Amino acid sequence: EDPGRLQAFEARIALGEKIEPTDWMPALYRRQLIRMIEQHAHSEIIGALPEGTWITRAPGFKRKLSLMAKVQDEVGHAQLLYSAAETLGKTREEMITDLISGKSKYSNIFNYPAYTWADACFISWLVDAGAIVNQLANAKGSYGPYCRALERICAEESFHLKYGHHCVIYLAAGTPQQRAMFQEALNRWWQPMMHFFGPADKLSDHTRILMKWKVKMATNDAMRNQFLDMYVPKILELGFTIPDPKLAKNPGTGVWNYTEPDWEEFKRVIQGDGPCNRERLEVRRIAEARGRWVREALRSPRAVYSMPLA
Ligand code: FAQ
Repeated sequence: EDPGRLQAFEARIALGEKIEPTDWMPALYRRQLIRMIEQHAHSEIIGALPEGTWITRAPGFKRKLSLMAKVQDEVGHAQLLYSAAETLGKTREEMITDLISGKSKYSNIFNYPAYTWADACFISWLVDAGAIVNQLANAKGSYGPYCRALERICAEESFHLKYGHHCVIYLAAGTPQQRAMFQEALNRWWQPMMHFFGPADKLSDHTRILMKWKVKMATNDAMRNQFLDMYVPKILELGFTIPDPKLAKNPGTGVWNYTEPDWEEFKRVIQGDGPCNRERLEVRRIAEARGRWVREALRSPRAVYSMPLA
């Protein structure tokens, strides 16, 4: 790559300028952004599934309405992110093909089952909280289309967060059975939540280059720490316990100590062998197959006219 162009590109990034789709960029910057934005888009679309199954069972009309709006937002976020990734040259069809063939990754956390209503509440509150920590930081990054998508996403996620918090407060103030239900969900989701921010910095493959080019604005450990800082007090305030006896903040450094989550489990889950990976991808495959005629009809309007009326 031309060293002069690379230098000019890095100088723009250092000045805080946004890189736009038609600007020159190193091939690695393009590849890294496609990888990250595509995985993010897939996470939104797959993330709609565990909560989506709770729409019909959400307790009461208002909860159903709010959850339906939230799930719809998540799918909309995927659309925004696929569009941002497309500006870098990979088509939406290629991305969907890579998702359903198992080639592309998506967030570990959506490969766990949402057995109870409290699981759906955990996702709406704490998974969204984790997503916001990450997205607020990266919205200040260097690639224009991704940052603009993230800004819009964060605005919508802040509604999800309030909705999720409200759901959990309601359970916390409820019967012993309701409290136990959330505690049990928290116990099961805590480790996947710790995994959510990615491997420990010393094991992270991409952080160094992504931070250099301001795609990632904080390391995985820094994001995990910020999440713990903001949400551990809120969880404890509601009278729940966190299933990690080592969890404590070092008041001197502001750094949280915790039991290292099982990184072997993390690897298994992101490589396709988690409790729900097969089910999640199968749902997407079915949706892809069912919608194929619509996409074909859109591409070829004449095909619609020649279709026999049902
Ligand atoms: N899950 O070198 P690093 C949401 C992979 S949106 C799966 O540290 P990087 C909204 C990583 O891809 C949630 N895989 O990677 C919602 C790489 O594999 P590769 C998604 C993971 O990119 C809420 C390898 O491990 N958010 O929740 C994970 O520097 C509620 C090495 O890792 C985003 O995608 C993981 N957790 O940092 C929806 C935000 N972590 O590609 C519905 C954008 C790592 O070499 C309901 N992404 N890996 O094969 C990012 O900020 C970054 O990509 C990280 C990972 C921080 C996720």
